[in-house]
Amino acid sequence: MDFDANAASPADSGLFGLPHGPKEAHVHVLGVPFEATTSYRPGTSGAPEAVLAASRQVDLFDLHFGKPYERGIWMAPLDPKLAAWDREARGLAAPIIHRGGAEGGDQEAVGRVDAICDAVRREVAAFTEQRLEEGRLPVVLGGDHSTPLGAIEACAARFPGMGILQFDAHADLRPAFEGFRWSHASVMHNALQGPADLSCLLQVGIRDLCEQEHDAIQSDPRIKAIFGHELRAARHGSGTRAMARAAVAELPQHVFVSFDVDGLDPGLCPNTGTPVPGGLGWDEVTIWLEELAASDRRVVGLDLNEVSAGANGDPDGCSWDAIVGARLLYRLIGAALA
Ligand SMILES: [Mn+2]
Repeated sequence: MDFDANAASPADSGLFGLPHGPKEAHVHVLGVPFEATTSYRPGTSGAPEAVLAASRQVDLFDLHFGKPYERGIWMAPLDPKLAAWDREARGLAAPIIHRGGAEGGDQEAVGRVDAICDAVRREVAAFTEQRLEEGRLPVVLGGDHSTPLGAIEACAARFPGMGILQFDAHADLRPAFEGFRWSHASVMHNALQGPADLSCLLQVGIRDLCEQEHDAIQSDPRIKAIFGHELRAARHGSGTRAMARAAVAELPQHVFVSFDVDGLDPGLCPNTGTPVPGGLGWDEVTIWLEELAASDRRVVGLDLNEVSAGANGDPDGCSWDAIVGARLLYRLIGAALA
């Protein structure tokens, strides 16, 4: 292939400036520009495009994971159907969310939003199933945190007893939120209560949750949460690596990594929808991914969600959020392939 990994990327090149087509790429990325139930600050539906633009600036040699690009990474063209579903569902959901949640007269709108979210779930599941069938690594680039549910279910069907490694500020364990069953705030509840055969949910960086979610963490033996204050304690005792190694050792053989960018320090994702102070630093995330890669766990699928396309006025979508998102996506793929 006539491709120089040391050179700058052409403006119209693929994800990370790579030339791969779907046949030769081991990693297949599905952009899901969808945020029907965003409850606070919108903007993540533009993330697939913004991350694609920012990804062309990522250097392909990774000090921690070597040359992930050599396996081939390809992003599917954005499906206009998903964007149309996003527009319709957001138009219906936004006024309800603005009022603070669904009321009696909202049944029809809520039903339609739920139906669209379910269609997205099935679309993402079909994409994932096909890639797993072909022996590839499926990656979902959201969109809000509801977007990977279909991928989680498809991976768990293929790898029964799979675990989820979730990086997030929020537990996402609410049984529906603001009236919407498939809310971003319910994705892990839906994953655990749905058809997926999951043995474990390891949550890292949790620092904003309701009492009901806290009760769920205490009562479901499959859930293990590492809270923000525990991360901080480990950091100050130089114990991050030890904590990560011990926590990763509890995961089953097959792991799906679900990365909500708000798990990071908000300095790394200032425009994400629901930012929370505290969180993981860049070097800290790298240690977690190194420990995951060094273990004999196999990452069977992954997602990156809630990246913002940026504040108003960011030129050509290359916001700081998208720049961090592109680098994080590459490092996640590197860890999965290592
Ligand atoms: Mn989340």
